[in-house]
Amino acid sequence: MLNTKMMDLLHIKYPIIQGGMAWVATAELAAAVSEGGGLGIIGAGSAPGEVVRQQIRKAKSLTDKPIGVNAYFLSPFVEEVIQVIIEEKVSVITTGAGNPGKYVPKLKEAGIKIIPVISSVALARRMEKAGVDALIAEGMECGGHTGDLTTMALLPQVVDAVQVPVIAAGGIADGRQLAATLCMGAQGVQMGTRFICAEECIAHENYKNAILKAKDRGTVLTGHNGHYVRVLKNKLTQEYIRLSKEGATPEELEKLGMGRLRAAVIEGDDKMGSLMSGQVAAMVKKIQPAQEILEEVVKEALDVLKGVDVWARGK
Ligand code: TUI
Repeated sequence: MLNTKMMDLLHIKYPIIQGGMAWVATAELAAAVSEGGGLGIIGAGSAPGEVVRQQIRKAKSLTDKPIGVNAYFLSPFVEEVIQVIIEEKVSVITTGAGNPGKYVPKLKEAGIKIIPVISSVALARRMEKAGVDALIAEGMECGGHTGDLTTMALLPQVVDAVQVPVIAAGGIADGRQLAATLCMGAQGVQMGTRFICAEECIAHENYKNAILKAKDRGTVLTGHNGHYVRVLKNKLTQEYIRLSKEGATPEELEKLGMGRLRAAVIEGDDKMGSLMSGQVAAMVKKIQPAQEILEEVVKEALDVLKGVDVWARGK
């Protein structure tokens, strides 16, 4: 049996939460992950509050288990999304790309657990001071917006710096990786890329197939000025790199990226769409139900942890 404080905090059976991926993490995926024993998360992305409200209601119609919502702090609708999260009495909020500090009292009063994603020790300390319940330490192996430290380097430093439970993210797709993060002091993991290939995930089959076909070096970081985004290599990234080399301005590059995530996830544009994915894409071998993913990862972690001395000596 795996048992961690974070599982008690979130009332979940397995120490696995699902990444709050914009467009990808809809009510269907979130409900399937929660129903399967993890914590499913609806990714609000840049959607207006009312769209998020409908998603929350839909998820609740599909499961009685706790669900979460990820609020993306660069969204123009973040304020109303947080209001909706409070009104709809969601169990957990995870946050990305910003500091939820000023909303902590309101969220706490509503009984909502607050778990920000962070990518440095300084951010971890700042969020802990603001009174959050746990932290997600996200290494640069992750898909989408990334920091610059790897999970292997970041996670133990965050664990040492704070008292609240730490959840590992970035570079996790199987039980060996879950076990490794537990060994480094994590209370559980967040997985994104592997859940894109869940049966219940609404992402277009071209997106899922691009992940299934990916090789170890299949992703690339695009971006500038320390703002990086990890995506699968395709025609869009070739174009992006070509324009960067030719000295395109940040505005020109930003324009190239507009609407590309939606094009990839909803329309299945695998050439000019933004196929956000972590470095573990090549480890995702098949489309399977979310519950099966959760059970497989946990069983594998338990097997590895039982035989950890054998593994350490090299079989
Ligand atoms: O949020 C992410 N990754 C994401 S969000 C996203 S959505 C999107 N992207 C492009 C186009 C359309 C939609 C894709 N990937 N990761 C969580 C994360 N947050 N990692 C690091 C941070 C972070 C950064 C700065 C957290 C806090 C922070 O604080 C700065 C401050 O205000 O103090």
